[in-house]
Amino acid sequence: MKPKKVATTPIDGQKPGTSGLRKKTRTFMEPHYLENYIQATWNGIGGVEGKTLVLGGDGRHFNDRAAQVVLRMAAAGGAERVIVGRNALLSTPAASHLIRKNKASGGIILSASHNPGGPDGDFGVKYNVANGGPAPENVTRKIFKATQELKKYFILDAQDVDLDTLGETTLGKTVVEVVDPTADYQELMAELFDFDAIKALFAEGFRIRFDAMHAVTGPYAKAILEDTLGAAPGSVVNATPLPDFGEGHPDPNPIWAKELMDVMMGEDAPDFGAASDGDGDRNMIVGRGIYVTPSDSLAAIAANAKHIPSYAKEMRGVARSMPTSRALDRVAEALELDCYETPTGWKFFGNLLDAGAATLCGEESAGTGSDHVREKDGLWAVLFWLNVLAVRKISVADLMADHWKTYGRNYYSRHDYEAVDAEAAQKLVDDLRDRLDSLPGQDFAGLTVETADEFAYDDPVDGSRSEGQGLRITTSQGGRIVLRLSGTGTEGATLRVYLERVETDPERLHDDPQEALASVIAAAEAIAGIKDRTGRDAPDVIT
Ligand code: VG1
Ligand code: CO
Repeated sequence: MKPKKVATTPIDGQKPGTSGLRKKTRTFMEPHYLENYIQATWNGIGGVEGKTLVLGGDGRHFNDRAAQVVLRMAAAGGAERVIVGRNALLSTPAASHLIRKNKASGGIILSASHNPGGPDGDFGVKYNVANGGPAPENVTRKIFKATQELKKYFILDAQDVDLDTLGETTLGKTVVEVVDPTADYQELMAELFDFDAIKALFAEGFRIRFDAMHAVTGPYAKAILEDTLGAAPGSVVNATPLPDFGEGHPDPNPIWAKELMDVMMGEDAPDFGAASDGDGDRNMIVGRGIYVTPSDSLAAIAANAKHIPSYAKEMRGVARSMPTSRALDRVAEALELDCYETPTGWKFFGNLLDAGAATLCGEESAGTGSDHVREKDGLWAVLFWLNVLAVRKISVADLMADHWKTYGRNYYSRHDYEAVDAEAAQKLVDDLRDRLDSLPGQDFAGLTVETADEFAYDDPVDGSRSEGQGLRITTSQGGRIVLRLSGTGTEGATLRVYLERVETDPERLHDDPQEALASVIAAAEAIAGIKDRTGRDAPDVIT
């Protein structure tokens, strides 16, 4: 079988964002669109000849077709082996693990993560490098450059590979190995956590509801929580991955996982609720009657790592993305751990994890993880919580109350303005950037600005610098406002406004976050004129 050479021309806008290339599914299905990007990826990484790659996706519409294209193009490029999850399914953390475990050169993950799927939804392609993590900026830059210079791509003229059956086949000279998507991942989780303790917890009648949101984590959660750890059958709901996620929005937050929220706030709520996103790297943690913000979850995980032997042994530093609340910093200070602040996106944690500088990391957007893989990991976070609850024999609400009493509470909320006119959003950010220097000392809605800058990151490991990573403003009374534009949307611009205020008064630790943040919210509006400039009365999504 000889690879076919296809003439093509560069396609505009194939620029990887926060997490790979994300576009409308229909865009990806246009002639040459996917092929161009895959060829540009191969070109950007110096070809795939003789390499081992991992391939899988979150099962959304076009996942199966795209996987066959990637296989034919990997074969055309002379890849030695492609390890594929059965039916082209792999959660993002499981793909990261497979890359590491098999010492693969990298992998392709087909996913638009928390974005809705289906023919009218979104699709995405992400390239991960040999450490199992998302390609860093020096690689994504090369891929983008290759998209702009592309004149041809190579693809094998062949039938579909049977991805239904486990085992090895060949495509041209390339070995295609179909693996069970959950087996290796489950083994890794069993090494990290005390499965016996969690089993005992469920045996005592502890009840969990895990909402897989019809996305990729269903089979993983069923295998681990129900079949292995003994959670009651039916604990995992919406467990079958569907190409359109059951017309849902697989983003685990109180808005999109409302069904779970309603159950957890209701009378007969189980002890623990959790959800995960499209590709299984995000998590949402809910206790009976209490939603745990991702920033708090990260801080609680760091504070309780001592209860989990595999982490107690070797806690190095911790890291959070810049917009993530500083609750983690307070824990790090108390435990005398280094605490790193990185730009948004998991790719920035890779170097810290590789260098052994950080053990745990997380983002306010429901991403938490550790050095066990190089991606955030939804089910890992759930198991971490379960392990801690099993050891401490405490409810989620009591654990958080205890946490806030010890460390203070960083009230936190993110306000998203979605599908805003791209020019208006850019102008809002540009104008505010120009005014940053003049802000310190000025009063807005009763708060005085203390510092204002644009975040830039100097990677302490390789010295690379990433600029333009969000505007941040701190105020009196422990307030902080961060503004940035999303890099994962596919329509117009999404403006994210991150709001935070520290509270240490023991009498004020259990207030409603929106009320506790009212002064910071008002200050953000007074500083940036968000309503006026976006033409919106209120955010589309508040988390
Ligand atoms: C968002 C989140 C960011 C996360 C990224 C990918 O990016 O804010 O924290 O790493 O999505 O997550 P942005 O640029 O839209 O703010 V996933 O689970 O969608 O791969
Ligand atoms: Co995701």
